[in-house]
Amino acid sequence: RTLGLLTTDLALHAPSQIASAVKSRAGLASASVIISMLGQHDAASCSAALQELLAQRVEGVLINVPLEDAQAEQLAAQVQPTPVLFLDVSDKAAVNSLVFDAEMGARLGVEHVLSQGHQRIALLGGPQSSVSARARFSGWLAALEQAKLAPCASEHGDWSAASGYEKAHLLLAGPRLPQAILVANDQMALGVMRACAEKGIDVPGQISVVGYDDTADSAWFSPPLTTVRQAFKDAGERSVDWLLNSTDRELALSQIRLPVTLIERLSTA
Ligand code: IPT
Repeated sequence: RTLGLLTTDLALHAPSQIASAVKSRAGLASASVIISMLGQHDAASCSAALQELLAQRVEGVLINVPLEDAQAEQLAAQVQPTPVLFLDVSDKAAVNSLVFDAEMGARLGVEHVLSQGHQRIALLGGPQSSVSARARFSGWLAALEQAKLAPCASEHGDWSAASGYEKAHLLLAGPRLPQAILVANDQMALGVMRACAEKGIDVPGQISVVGYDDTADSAWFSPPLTTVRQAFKDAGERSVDWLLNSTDRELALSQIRLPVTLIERLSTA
């Protein structure tokens, strides 16, 4: 049996951990996985990559590429009748999906820093082209608004540690330092902590930093990162099970929303 995985850049930690989980789980079921990695996320590139996967007669496809609703719906139509599951879409898209609850993750981060008494909170979002990055950012704003707060500053990076470093310098340039920075992923949080270290700003003494993902390395940052955990291994395993197990798929539309958890380490106080 053969499955296809269409994925965004595997140099990023989250998609590579999902791919790894998919591969292992499929292996246990004696299924192989053909991985196709996209450099660009435009409709034409996605559609062409998908066509190539289908030509290799995969019996199911996972798509871990950030997609707008209409784009996802179009691709789903293209793959029919092969089963397909999307991992990075909004729950408004009328496609089968398995996604982490971004609103919950954003709220957990905000509540955590508020509970530590912080009020001057800066936001470092992911790229605006990513539906999940937008959901995390709007979740932060909504949770802050509930506490009658607005961010003291905000920036958007591209998920990389380098962009986290660069944008942190902007967030730290004002006359008053933020008391906490919420970051949309752990790789950017790594860059933020590096920028703080260079400026002699103590984490968490002067600024608390919260990441998002809990990739395998995040417990080894210095200080170990407080972050919102997305259980990538579970997600990868459940996706493969969904594709391989036909009875799971008898429902017309399957939208699975996975909860996330806050992992409290030493980058917040
Ligand atoms: C999302 C990660 O949180 C982020 O760090 C980045 O790697 C991004 O993927 C790449 O697209 S997780 C995704 C399943 C929403």
